[in-house]
Order: sequence, then C-alpha cells, then structure tokens
Amino acid sequence: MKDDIRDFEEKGFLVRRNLIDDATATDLVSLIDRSLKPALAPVEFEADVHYPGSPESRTAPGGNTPRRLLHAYSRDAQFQAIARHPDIVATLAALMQTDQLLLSQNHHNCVMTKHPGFSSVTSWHQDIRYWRFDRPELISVWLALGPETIDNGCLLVLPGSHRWDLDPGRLDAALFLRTDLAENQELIAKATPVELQRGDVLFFHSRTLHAAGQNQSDTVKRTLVYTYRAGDNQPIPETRSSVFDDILVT
Ligand SMILES: O=C(O)CCC(=O)C(=O)O
Repeated sequence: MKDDIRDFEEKGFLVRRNLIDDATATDLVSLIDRSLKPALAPVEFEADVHYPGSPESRTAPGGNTPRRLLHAYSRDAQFQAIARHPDIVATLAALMQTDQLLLSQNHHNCVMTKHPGFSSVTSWHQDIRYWRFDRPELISVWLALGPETIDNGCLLVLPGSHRWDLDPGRLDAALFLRTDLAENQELIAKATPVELQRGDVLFFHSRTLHAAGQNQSDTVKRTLVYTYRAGDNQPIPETRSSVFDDILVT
C-alpha cells in the first residue's frame, strides 16, 4: 500500500486491478441493463450534457440516450455493497489518511454509460471546479464493468495535474482547459489513457485533469462512479456540494 500511496500522491490517480470479482461485476451489468430499458429515473441523457458531439435536444436523434443513471447508491443494495466494498474503503482510507470516510450523494454517484452511435466527448477538466468543500481533496472511484479502451472512450488523465495551479486564463467559461492555447496543447500531448478491464478500479483525485472520447465500439460501456471525502473535509453549506447528506461509510 505504501507504494500505492506514493504513486497516487505523485500522479493523482491509481489503478487497482481486478478488485471486484467477475461474478459481482456480471451481476452489476445485468442490474444496470435492467435499469436502462426503460431508463429508470433519475437519468441524465446525452442531450443534457451539451458536450461536443451531444445531440441538440432530447427529441433529436440519439437525444434520449442515457449518459448517467444518477443516484446510484440509493438505487440498489448491490450498488451500496460496492460503495462499501472493503478493498475500496481500505484503499480510500489509506490514500486520504483518514478513518472517517463519507460518500457524496451530490457529485459522482452514478452509473456512467457510453453507448455506441450516440456518445459525446468530455473535454479536459478537474471535477473540483464546481464542487465546494473545505479542501479540494476528494477522491473518485471508477469501477470498470467491461473493457475500457481508447476505442470506447476510456478516461484520459494528465499525471501530476492534481498539483498544478493553472492561471484562470488557461480555462474557458465552463472551466474546461482551453485547447486553443499552445501551453495547454503541450500538456494535453502528455495525456495518459487509463485502460481498464472488468473489475479494475481507478481512484483519482478531484483536481486531476481528465477527459474522455466517444465510444467508437459496438458495445455499451458501463462504469460505476462514486466520490468520497474525509470526515474533516466538510461541504460548504448552501452549495451544490451540500444538497443531500453525505453517507458515512467508515
Ligand atoms: O466521458 C467520460 O467518461 C468522463 C466523464 C467525466 O469526466 C466526468 O463526468 O467528470
């Protein structure tokens, strides 16, 4: 674990391979598929994200393609079991150096799906940009439920970016990294794809710059994503980070 902590501190992300066994992952895939047809609310659709490649509206072709099944934790005991999985919790507790861990219901707490045919590009950003906590030190857990590759739009990260302090001018109005600036292009050239297999878990810092492409494959990509904070890192009252209570995990 010591090496993992050092790695995470240096790069802002860590992959633990095969953390979730195949039978559990298979059960989650069938639960997710039952939740997609019909899409069980609350759902965010491709048309809602307004990312590059998104359909114009929910009535445009592909507009009602599910992008996120929201509020994953409260949907089913199987999702709750993953949120409290001992290996995930132990890794988070070590990375955050805390014995009090809470799951946020206000941020990543969803199943992200990327469908062939209608999926959008997620531009370079730090998740913390719209989150409000005492410290910008949260960690998201990204469980792959199938292969994640460049071809189907896996996550790309900029290693070490959780330590960067970028001038505001490097970001656009929506706080995405501007791709028209040569200094940003230099950074983006160092993008690292995080290729995963079913059961692999990516842990990434809320300041780590990341992006993702479209799903060019012919199968749906499904990923369960949660965000956690330490007990002494409180959400700021009356912000989007404090709408729903956080859930005590340890
Ligand atoms: O498109 C993706 O898979 C990445 C999503 C993402 O980065 C986010 O929601 O913060």
